[in-house]
Amino acid sequence: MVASEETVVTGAQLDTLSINTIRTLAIDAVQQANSGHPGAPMGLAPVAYTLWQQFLRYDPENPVWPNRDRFVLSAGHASMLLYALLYLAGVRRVIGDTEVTNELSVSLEEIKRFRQLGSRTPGHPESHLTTGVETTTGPLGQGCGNSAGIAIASRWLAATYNRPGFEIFNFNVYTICGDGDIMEGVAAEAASLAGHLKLSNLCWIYDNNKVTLDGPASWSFGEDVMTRFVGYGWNVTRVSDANDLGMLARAYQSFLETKDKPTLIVVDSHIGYGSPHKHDSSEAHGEPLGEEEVRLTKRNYGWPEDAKFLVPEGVREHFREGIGKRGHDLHAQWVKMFGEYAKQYPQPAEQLQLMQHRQLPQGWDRNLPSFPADPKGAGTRESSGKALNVLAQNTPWLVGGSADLGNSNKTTLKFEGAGNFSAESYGGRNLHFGVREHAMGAAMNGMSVSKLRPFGGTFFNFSDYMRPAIRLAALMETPVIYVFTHDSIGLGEDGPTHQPIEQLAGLRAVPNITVLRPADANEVVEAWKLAMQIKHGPVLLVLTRQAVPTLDRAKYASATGVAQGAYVLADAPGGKPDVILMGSGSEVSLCVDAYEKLKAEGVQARVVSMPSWEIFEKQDQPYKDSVLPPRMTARVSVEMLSPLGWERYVGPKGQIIAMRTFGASAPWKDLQKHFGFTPEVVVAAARKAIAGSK
Ligand SMILES: Cc1ncc(C[n+]2csc(CCOP(=O)(O)OP(=O)(O)O)c2C)c(N)n1
Ligand SMILES: [Mg+2]
Repeated sequence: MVASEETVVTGAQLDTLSINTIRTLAIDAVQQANSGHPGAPMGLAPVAYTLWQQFLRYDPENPVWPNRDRFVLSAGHASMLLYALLYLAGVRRVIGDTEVTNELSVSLEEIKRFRQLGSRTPGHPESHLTTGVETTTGPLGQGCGNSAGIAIASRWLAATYNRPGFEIFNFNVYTICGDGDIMEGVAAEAASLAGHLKLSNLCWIYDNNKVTLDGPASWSFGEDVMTRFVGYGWNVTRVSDANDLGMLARAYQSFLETKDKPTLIVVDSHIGYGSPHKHDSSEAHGEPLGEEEVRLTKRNYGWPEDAKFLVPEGVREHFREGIGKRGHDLHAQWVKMFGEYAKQYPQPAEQLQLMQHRQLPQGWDRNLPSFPADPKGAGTRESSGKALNVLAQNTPWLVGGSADLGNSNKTTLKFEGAGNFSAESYGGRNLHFGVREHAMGAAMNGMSVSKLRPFGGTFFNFSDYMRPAIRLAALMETPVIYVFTHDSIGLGEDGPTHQPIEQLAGLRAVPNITVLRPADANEVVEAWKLAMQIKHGPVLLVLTRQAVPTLDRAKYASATGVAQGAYVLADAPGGKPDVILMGSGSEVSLCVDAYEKLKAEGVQARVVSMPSWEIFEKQDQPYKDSVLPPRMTARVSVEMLSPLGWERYVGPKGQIIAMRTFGASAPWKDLQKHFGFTPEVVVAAARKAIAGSK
C-alpha cells in the first residue's frame, strides 16, 4: 500500500512499501528502456531489502570505507535491483579511488536512463562506472568467484593489520546468485575453494526460483544443490518463502553465527509477475513486462497504476533510518578506532592508506636484480620468480599464487615470513588456488577491488580456462598481474595440448590489457617494474620455460627500452639497416643470432625487441617511426605463436615467421628445427624481405 499523509504507517507497512518501491522502480526502468530483466529484481526485492536494511554494515555516505560489508550481485541481469537499492539508500558518488562527493551515485534521473548511453545504470553493473557496484557482474558465476576473492582479502587484511583491541578489518561479503550462477563452473570452483579455506565471512544467497531464461530450470538443472554445498563444507540453510522477512532475517543471523564455514542461503522464490496469467514459468521473462502487464502488476501491489518511477514519501527516510544510520554509526566508530590505531601503529596505518589509493610504498623497486650477460641464460620464468620475490618483500600487499603450478610458474614467495594462506593462517602471502584457474582469475578480481595487489600464475595455454575473468579484469580496470609461463612450443615434450598458439593474439585483442613478453632476464625485471606501476588494468607477463640467453647490454641497447613497448636492441651502422628483424620473448635472441650472421655476411640488420604492442602503440609517432621507419619495408617478425596481427608491423612486403599449426610433443631442440625457428630460417626470410622490398 502507498502511504498517504493521513495514514499511520507501521513498520511492516514500510517494509512492504520499500520492497514494492524497489520492484516498481525496476519494472518502470526496464519498461522505459524497453529492455532488461524485471523478474529477478521483483522476486529478489525482499531478500535484498532485508539484507541491506537490517544487516549490511555499509555507510551510504562513505561507500569506500575499507571495512564496509560488500554486496555482490552475481545475478547481474537483476541490475535494477542494485540500482534501486543504491538510490534508495542514498549512496554517494565517489570520484577516483577515495574522493566522496555530495552527489548520489545513482539518482532517480539515472534510473530513468537505465541502459542508455553514458548513464551510470548500464545493463549490467559495472564497478568502474558506478560507485557502490563493488564488482562488475553479468557473465554468470563471475560475481560468485569475485566474492570468494573479496572474502580472502578480508581475512588477509584482518590477519595482517588487526592488532589486539583493534579489529580494523572484519567485513563480510554477501552475494546474490541465481540458477545460472550456480550452474556455472567458475562458481563451483569458487565454492570449493571457499569451503576449503573455511571463509565464514562469505554468504551466498541463492535465488532458487526454478526458472532460467529458456524455461523451467528443470529442463537443464536438477541436482541437489544443498547437498553439493554441504559437500563443499558450507553451512547450508533454506528460506522457503522469499517474502517472509522474518525467515530471511533468521537465515542471515545463522550466517553471522557460523564461524567455521561459508554460508549458502537457498531462498525459494517466484520470479516476479504481477498478474496470475504470467505465472507460467515457461514464458520468456528476460524482457519488459509490457504496458498492460505493468498496470496489472502495480494493481496487484496496491500501487497507483499509472504512476511511473514513484518513490512514496517515507521510503528514502526509512532507508536513512535503517542502513543509513547503522552504517553511519559503525563507520564513525571505525574512524575513531583507526585514528587511535594510526597513532599506535603508524607503519601499518600508512600502508593501508597507500593501498586505498593504489599507491606503492617507498622503495618498492629497491634491490631488484640486474643480470650479467650469459649466453646460456635462464628461462624468463626464473628471472620473474627472482624479481617477484624482491618486489613482494618491498610491497607487503602483493599477494598471490598459482593454480597448482607454483613451482613451474616460479610464483612462490620464498622469503622469511611469506607463509601460506590457509584456513589456519590467513596472513600468508602464498595462495594455493588449486587446479581452479577460472576461480583464481575471478578471485584475483575480488582481491583487487578490495585493494590488494594480486598475482596469479598458470601455464600460458591454460589462460583459456580463466579467460572470462581476464576479460572482466580489463573491463573493470583491476590492476591484477598474471604470470603465464611455458609460453610457446619451447616448453617441449608436454606437446600440443600444452603449447599455446593463438592465446597471445587473442589476449592482445582484449582492450585495456597490457601484454609483456620480455626477451631476457633484464627485460623481465623491467617488465615487472612496469606491471607494478599500472593502476587501471591487468598485466600479462608471458614467460618461457626454456632458457634464453641473457643479452650483453654493453653490446646491445639497455633493457629499459621495455618502457616504450618496443625498442631498437641492435642496429646497423648509422641507423640505416637493410632489414628489420622483430619479435618478442624468446624469439628476440633468435633475431640477434640472425643479425650477427647477416652482419658476418655483409648484410646490415636492425633488431627490434617488442615486449608489448600495447605500450608501443601508446608512444608518439616520431618514436614509433624511429623504431620502425616507414620507408624501411624489408621487415621480418618472429614469434613462435599465431601470426595473427604481425601484418601490422611487417607490412605488405614483410615476412612473418610464426606457428601456423599446433605444435608437437618432442624435445625442444627437435621442435625448433622441425618448425623452423633457427637463425638460418630467419636469415633466409631476411634475404627474401630485402629482395621483395626492392
Ligand atoms: C555466462 C553467461 N551465460 C549466459 C548469460 C545470459 N543469461 C542472462 S540471465 C540468464 C538466465 C539465468 O537464469 P537464472 O540465473 O536462474 O536467473 P533468473 O532468470 O532466474 O533471474 C542467462 C542465461 C549470461 N549473462 N552469462
Ligand atoms: Mg532462476
